Amino acid sequence: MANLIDLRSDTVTLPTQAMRDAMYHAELGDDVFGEDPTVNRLQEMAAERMGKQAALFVASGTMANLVSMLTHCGRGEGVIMGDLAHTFISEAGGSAALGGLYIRMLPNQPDGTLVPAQIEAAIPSEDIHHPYVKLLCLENTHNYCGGTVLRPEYMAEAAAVAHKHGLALHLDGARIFNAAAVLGVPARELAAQADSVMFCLSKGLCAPVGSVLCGSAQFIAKALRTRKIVGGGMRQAGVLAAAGIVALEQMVQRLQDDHDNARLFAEGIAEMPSVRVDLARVQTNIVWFDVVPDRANALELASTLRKEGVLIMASSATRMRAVTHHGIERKHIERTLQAMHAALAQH
Ligand code: TLP
Repeated sequence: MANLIDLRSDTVTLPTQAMRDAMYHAELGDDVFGEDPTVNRLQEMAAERMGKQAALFVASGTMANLVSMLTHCGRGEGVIMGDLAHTFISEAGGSAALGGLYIRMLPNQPDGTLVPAQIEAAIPSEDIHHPYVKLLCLENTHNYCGGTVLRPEYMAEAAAVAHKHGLALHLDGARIFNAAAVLGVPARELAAQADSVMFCLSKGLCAPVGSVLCGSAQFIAKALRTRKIVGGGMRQAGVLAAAGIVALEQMVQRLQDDHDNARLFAEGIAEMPSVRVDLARVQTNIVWFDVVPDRANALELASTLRKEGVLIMASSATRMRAVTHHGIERKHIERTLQAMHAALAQH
């Protein structure tokens, strides 16, 4: 449908014309031999943006997190993460299936953080009964907590606890550039304390495929082998990396527009009696909200809206998510709000 307003995710963004042109003209080689100049260039750019020594281009955000965990930890070793972490909930249990990793889950706070004292208490003492725990994972922005932003001071505090006990810190920075835009700091400041950080090119940055894992030269050399194990060694991957380069060069600076549109949407739905939304948690391009059960049903609302050409995700009978991105403008938000008003009036 040509006039579709698709707010299900920022993953639905399509490559821009500049990306398509760059992909067409990309200089290529065999990346498993380390000989694709376009992949190499993207990796250098990514490492520089994250303030790390090296970087590795991978197929997806899920692969970036998996390769990182499998590189930091051996079988039976442990990872501390939040109960609402994307890695915990939505990455098909890969850390257990492929790595035999033990997950020590802690409650995510509404702002996406883990309480430092709880992190410390979850790190086992040296005892024959206890698993070895090697890694702490954080997520910025935090998807299931509402696209919330972790601040550099929090990152430093959490990293200090991890490092004090010999754990590494991995950051799922799928949307780290959104966090950086809100805080007005370079992304590398948010990644400074992390031993590894990944970010996605294929969400708000509009590239068709790919994520990048960054860390020390030693870590990335090891991760290269892990990527091969999970079947992620790609050949002329420069056709994809070319779009990633354009994403970093051209798409980062426009993310605040998505945040403004998300805020406009959230403020609009906050006025609707059938909807509950926590405006304090609408900080970036993600708006999670609830419909009041005796007034409306989220699944029915999603299907009514679909008939009007508006796609919003319903994750249960009460919970919904709308995500703004390139191609969604103020006028689309206004049309979405009108469609929601009309749909809720019918219920
Ligand atoms: N998130 C997707 C879906 O999987 C839910 C979305 O629409 O938000 N980390 C974070 C924080 C993510 O939000 C996602 C994807 C990933 C990792 C995984 O990235 P991909 O989809 O590239 O494997």
